[in-house]
Amino acid sequence: MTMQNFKHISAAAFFMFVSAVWLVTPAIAQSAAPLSVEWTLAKTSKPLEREAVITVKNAQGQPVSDANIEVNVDMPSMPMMHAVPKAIATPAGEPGRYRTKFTLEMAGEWAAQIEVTKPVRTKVVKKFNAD
Ligand SMILES: [Cu+2]
Repeated sequence: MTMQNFKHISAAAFFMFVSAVWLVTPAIAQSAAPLSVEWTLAKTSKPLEREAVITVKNAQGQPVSDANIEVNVDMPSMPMMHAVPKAIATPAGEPGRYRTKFTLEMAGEWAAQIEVTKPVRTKVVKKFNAD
């Protein structure tokens, strides 16, 4: 191999490496994009019990089926006063849809911290009023 050939090959290899980085980087950025997390809250037959239906979508708007979701509720106006057990959401039949229940300790303004730990760590806070 001549020196001239070696330079050409090195330049080609370097160019391919740079191209690969350019191609791969946006894919990584995309998979780490935050999820969209929405919920609807409904009363059950038990007083202060609520059922949450949580919908998780990726940045492309597609349902996320393999999410792990925890819901923690608290009263922002009463720090340290309540200790509602953490609620784990489980798949609710449709792709990207999850369900869980929790029981509040009193009526008033509550805030739910919905934490998705898989596939992309995402945390959203939803305020709601309980009567
Ligand atoms: Cu309270």
